[in-house]
Amino acid sequence: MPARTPVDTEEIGYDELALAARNHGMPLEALRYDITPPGLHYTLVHYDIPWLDERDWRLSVTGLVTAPGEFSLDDLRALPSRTVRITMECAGNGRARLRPRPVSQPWLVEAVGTAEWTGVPLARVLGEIGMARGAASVVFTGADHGTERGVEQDYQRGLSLEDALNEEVLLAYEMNGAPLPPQHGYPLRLIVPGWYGMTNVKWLRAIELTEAPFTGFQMLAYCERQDADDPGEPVTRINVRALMVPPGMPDFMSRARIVRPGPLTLTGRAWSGHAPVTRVLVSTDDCRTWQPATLTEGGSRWAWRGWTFDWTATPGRHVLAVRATDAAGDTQPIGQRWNRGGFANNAVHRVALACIP
Ligand SMILES: Nc1nc2c(c(=O)[nH]1)N[C@H]1C(S)=C(S)[C@@H](COP(=O)(O)O)O[C@H]1N2
Ligand SMILES: [Mo]
Repeated sequence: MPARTPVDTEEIGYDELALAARNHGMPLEALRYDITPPGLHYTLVHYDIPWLDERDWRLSVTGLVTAPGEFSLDDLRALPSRTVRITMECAGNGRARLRPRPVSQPWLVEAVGTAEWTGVPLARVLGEIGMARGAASVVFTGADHGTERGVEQDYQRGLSLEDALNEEVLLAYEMNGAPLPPQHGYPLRLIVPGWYGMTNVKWLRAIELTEAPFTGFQMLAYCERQDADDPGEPVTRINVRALMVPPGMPDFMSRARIVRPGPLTLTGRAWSGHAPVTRVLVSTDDCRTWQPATLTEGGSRWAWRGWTFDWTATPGRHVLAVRATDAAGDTQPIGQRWNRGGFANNAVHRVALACIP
């Protein structure tokens, strides 16, 4: 199920503009906040935000369970809750600069945000319902509906039962201490710490336990493929990445950066869904040489860590870059790793600037 790949000279079209105008990123200056303030967290919605009211909304749990059940939001709120701070990132982050560019939501690098999600652990709800023998997989269905490359569908994703039973996998009804905003999944969404955004099904209305792994559209779509016939590898956990708060001031139209000569502190964030971030390096000469940044704590295994780096800007043009490594030994590539969907691209973040007295 390949995304369309345009010829190299094809500019971004109105189809991509329509997506970009609906699905906003996090302005990079908001990397300054530990927890992304309301409205600044990125959002991605494949179809329409469904019109839901918690008074008549129910979550159904069916399939290989002892007895199928239904939960109201009050039923879920009555169960013990847990809060997890996580950094979420869209698997398509960084897609827009790939060559050739996969035609889809044209993210530059800003499809990320950190929030505290509160809800009931999925394991607890499945414990209430009781799992039947043979259950090995879980299918999550959202209340949103649309077509994608000619296939009409509810938004659905699957997880292995093993991954789903992790105690930090939540059915979340609060974001940063308030009910979920409509665009982030009101009244209930799935939260799977460390996994790319598509796993975190919003507007959750049904959970089904099955024996066989789910192979629906969104499972096939989110695979890294080199060509249309390549079955590809499924996209799962978030690759290590660091971003920089763009220093100085921007030019309105080009967003090019301008700084004054003299000392300044570069800052940003780094995260990985595979293993904790262990090192962040900064380059002030366009990736020729690298020096270590100072890391700060992130407040949760699943949330980004801060980094700082002192630099003295000298007149002229500079390209700054930042590159993170995690405890699994993964490091960001300097160049782009291309695949048809433009997924899981974690090339180093470069920021070009002019230093003008
Ligand atoms: N039901 C449903 N869940 C969904 C989506 C969707 O379109 N429908 N988009 C997914 C994708 S691709 C991402 S990146 C995240 C975005 O979550 P956010 O908008 O809260 O940041 O939600 C995921 N969950
Ligand atoms: Mo996404």
